[in-house]
Amino acid sequence: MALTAAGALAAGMALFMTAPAAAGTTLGASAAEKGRYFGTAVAGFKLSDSAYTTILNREFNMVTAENEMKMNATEPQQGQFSYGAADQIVNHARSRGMSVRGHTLAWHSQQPGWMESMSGSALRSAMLNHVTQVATHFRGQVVAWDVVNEAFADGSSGARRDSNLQRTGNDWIEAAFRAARAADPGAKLCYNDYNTDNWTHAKTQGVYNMVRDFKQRGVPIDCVGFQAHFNNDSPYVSNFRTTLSSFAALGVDVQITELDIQGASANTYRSVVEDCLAVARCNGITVWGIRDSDSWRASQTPLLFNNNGSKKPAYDAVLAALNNGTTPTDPPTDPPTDPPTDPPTTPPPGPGGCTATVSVNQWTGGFVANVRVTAGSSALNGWTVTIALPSGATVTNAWSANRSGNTGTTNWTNVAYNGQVGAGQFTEWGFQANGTAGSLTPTCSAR
Ligand code: 9MR
Repeated sequence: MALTAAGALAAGMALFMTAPAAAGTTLGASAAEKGRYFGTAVAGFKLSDSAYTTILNREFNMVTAENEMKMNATEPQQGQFSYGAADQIVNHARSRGMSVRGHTLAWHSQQPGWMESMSGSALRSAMLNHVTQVATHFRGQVVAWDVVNEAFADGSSGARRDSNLQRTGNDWIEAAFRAARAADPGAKLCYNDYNTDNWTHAKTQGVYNMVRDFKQRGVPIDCVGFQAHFNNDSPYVSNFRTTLSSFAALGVDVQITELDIQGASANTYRSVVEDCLAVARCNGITVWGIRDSDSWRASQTPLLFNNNGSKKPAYDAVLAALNNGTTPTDPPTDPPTDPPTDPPTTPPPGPGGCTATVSVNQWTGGFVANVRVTAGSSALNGWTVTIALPSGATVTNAWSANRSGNTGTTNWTNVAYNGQVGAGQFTEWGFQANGTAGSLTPTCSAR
């Protein structure tokens, strides 16, 4: 009885107490309060620099080895593995309660010399052996792996990048993911790339289509890393949030993996953090170095700490954004059924209308339709697409749209996270059906 009464009293007091929630005072603690991590790239040779480790140990709860887990570092001679430098970083991190992202198992760059000169099935075997050996060595010690890094081309093609690995066959990426899963079933397996932040860019769409295909075919992919190296040639764009939420809607976690921003604008850093907090499956942010002098682009002063280790305005902006951020309401289910939170403001519908186009992948007895909704001259704040299905066609499954009707005239509306489409921009959704598609002619109207 006494215990019950005390409990009731405590509960009652909690109702009336107005003490603010404790705001975190470090990046890692504040991110953790939002169910996220905040990480940094670490260069192993700097672990003897106490100014460096003081900040590292105080601020961060996730670590990525900047170079020490790459192929040239871990397998300098074929079949001879070298883990000393990587183990040092892993041990430093894990002994202090930090987690580790593995970077990276397969990449066209920073290959050891012996691998650079290989091709064909010998290279494919060597790559898969590397993935297996390295993922096995670190099994249980890394929470996520960048299994494949930077496999898509820049520019307007949206295609794979040419490389010796790509020339072993287009399935090299899924083969790497399968080998990684077999070697370390507990690690989240990520695809990681740069210049994939802008939702309208062909490269972003190319990666998106690959991830969607992997999810549909059961290739073991759990997450997508967005490097987010922002600079004057490749600036931050506000549709980054759309990119994150669109990938998340495929049923993968998304992570910001190598963040740096030329000039370290506090506003831009704040926006990136807010974008991640707005997407339930964005579960962490990693900056690519601690002090500006640690950056691979030191002259751009892109990081959160000055060369002398003092906090920059961007640091304060990030910390404040982490502390003020709201916890998203959509549950991180797989695949997600609820959308990420709406942006805070809701613009009125514009007069520009929309268009819808469809591409169909038909096989005997069924098809997948991918539908693209493109906003006209003004932004959309909701859309409806109508598609008349031929007789015998029945919808069995759909993604990123709500539907009414499975046969005949079907109506499709946006879900919460893809109703807002910027002028001239597009969003994509789709469905699977039995039967024959014939020529589908979708119509689109703005709401
Ligand atoms: O920061 C890394 C730098 O020290 C290396 O010299 C460089 C070699 O390619 O790689 C840098 O890290 C890259 C990361 O592994 C992948 N995304 C781009 C990063 C910056 O180049």
